[in-house]
Amino acid sequence: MHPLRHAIHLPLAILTGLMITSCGPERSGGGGEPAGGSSDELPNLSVGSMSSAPGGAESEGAVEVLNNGEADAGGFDVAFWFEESAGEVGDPGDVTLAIESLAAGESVWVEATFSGSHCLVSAYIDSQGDVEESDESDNSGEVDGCGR
Ligand SMILES: [Ca+2]
Repeated sequence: MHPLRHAIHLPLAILTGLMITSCGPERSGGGGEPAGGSSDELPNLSVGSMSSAPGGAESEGAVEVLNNGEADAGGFDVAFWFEESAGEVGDPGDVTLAIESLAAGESVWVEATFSGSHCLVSAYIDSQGDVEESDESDNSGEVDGCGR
């Protein structure tokens, strides 16, 4: 009496299978990839907005992390520096926070707190270079919460 139920179950099963497959290493090349140039299908983490909230005893900094690339990003670190510009890949920063993942087209705010009164906050996304991106040059930024 409900032929639609059977019709719905099958596409769901196919989708689930594809999602599981896409999480694995992409070495086999055994199909299952959507049509399109796979070499361009990388995530791109980048800095959206930033904010700085200087305080007396401690200060806060925040960065909006965007994934405007073509693929989901796995785990990566976001490093913060207070009162200095962002360092290089591999620098731990004053505060480092780990992000589990960020899907393509998604964004997330990451907030850090550091002792002392600081106006300038800088951030480096994927500070350990864990994610292969289509653009590695747009991962850092800074903001001066005192408007200097
Ligand atoms: Ca990037």
